[in-house]
Amino acid sequence: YSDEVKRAQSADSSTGTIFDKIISKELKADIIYEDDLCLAFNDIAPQAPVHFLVIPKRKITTLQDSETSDKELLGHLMLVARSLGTARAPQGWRLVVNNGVHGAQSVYHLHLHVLGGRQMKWPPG
Ligand code: DGP
Repeated sequence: YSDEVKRAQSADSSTGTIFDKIISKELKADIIYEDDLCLAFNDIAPQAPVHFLVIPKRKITTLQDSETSDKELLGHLMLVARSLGTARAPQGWRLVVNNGVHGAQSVYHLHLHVLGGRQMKWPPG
């Protein structure tokens, strides 16, 4: 397995995450967008020329744990991903949500990956 998958397999989903510190500005990140509900920042280990994350400020651990009442927030995250993705990668981009161990999720605070700036391949590994 890759390092990322190993990290995902050993991640602790019960505690706070590094993203809490990014939201509180305790930890510096390359923030590209912020509003009341969400934050977008460049991924520290980019897998494409454009690779940023969109996260809710209110913590949802995994997409699997989201609720019907999160509908508006989840829609908002997608619309922010759409606007930023289209501006930064006008030829197209990919939206990814890794969920749980088999989804190779390593940070247990919901995040949308937006990847672009090159031809993406399919299927993912
Ligand atoms: P996932 O495997 O879907 O849980 O992705 C977590 C992503 O978060 C991964 O692509 C690397 C990124 N990441 C982890 N820690 C940090 C950090 O401290 N700063 C930033 N900018 N990104 C981080």
